[in-house]
Amino acid sequence: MGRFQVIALELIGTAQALVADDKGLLAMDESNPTCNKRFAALGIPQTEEARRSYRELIVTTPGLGESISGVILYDETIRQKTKDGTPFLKIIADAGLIPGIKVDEGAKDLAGQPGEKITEGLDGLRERLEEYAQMGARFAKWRAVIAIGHGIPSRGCVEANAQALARYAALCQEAGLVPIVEPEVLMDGNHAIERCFALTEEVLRMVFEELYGQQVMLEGMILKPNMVLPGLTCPEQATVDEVADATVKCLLRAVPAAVPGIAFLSGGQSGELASARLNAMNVRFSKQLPWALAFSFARAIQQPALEIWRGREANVLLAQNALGYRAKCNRVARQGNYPAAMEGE
Ligand code: 5MM
Repeated sequence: MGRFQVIALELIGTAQALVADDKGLLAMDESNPTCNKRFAALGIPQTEEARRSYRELIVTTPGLGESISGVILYDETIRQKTKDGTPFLKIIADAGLIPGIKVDEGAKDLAGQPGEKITEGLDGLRERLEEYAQMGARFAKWRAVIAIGHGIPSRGCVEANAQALARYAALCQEAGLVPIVEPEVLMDGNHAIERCFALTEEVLRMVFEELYGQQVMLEGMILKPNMVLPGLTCPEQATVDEVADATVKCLLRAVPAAVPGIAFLSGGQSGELASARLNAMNVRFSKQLPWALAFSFARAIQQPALEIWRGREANVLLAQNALGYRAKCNRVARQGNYPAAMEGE
């Protein structure tokens, strides 16, 4: 078997493992500015040591591997160690978790298009991917951000972000890393759910056109999209079942069957709502879908734990319980048993 065939088989195996056994991903790849923002809101010091302690709390959560297949790390985190000097990567491997790494360099203002963003990070990406692969990462993540507003997004914004996602994904596969392709249509705004549906479909169609153009192997990637939701300030909010129906209908139109898994971002939804919506999709549609419907949540898994921890050593165990609980809720949601299976816990 040639080198490229071996890499292809490894990519397919990793992509399938990331969505196997009803598990999902835990995104703990907040960049330092984002992590500091979350800490500041709770009065936690915004230091490298506080970020390290918090990430140690996460990766040492007992039983995390029962619900989580892989963790998405950030450049600072992948190099860190526990207080007793054990590399996080070893803790992660011992817990049976697959390590991944966020490789985009953030969403920056798009030239000449107020309110729109383009994700940067392609320069030097080949070399960075090689380093991460050597460290043990098996997948990567890149997030594109699309805002809905008056006159936006422009076609240019969607095209530029879709093309960057595809170029990133091709480089990942060349390096033997499974690309998590994350085009996020934001929840902010007062738009109706129909607008989010139409735009999410347009964005996904464009992303898959670009992925095809860059010869990305769909069997060796994971899509990380938003759910189809009304804007946060839309007067007409949708029921859990309406969100499930709209999201699955949209994905069926735009996501090829060759993709092994779709792992949603939570985007600012509460943990309960994100689990309930994921549950409804799996209850109503899982038997008819070509791909697994999984999760890749950050806030919807981490937020209760962060609020309990607040930077205090004495709160670590309780915070880990909260983190493990929300992770389990989402595994149960993949099985279509949420919240019934969680009662009494
Ligand atoms: C949308 O954000 C991703 C998923 O998190 P949520 O489930 O909370 O929506 C998340 O992985 C995000 O990409 C990282 O936190 C990195 O964010 P920044 O803004 O720091 O690049």
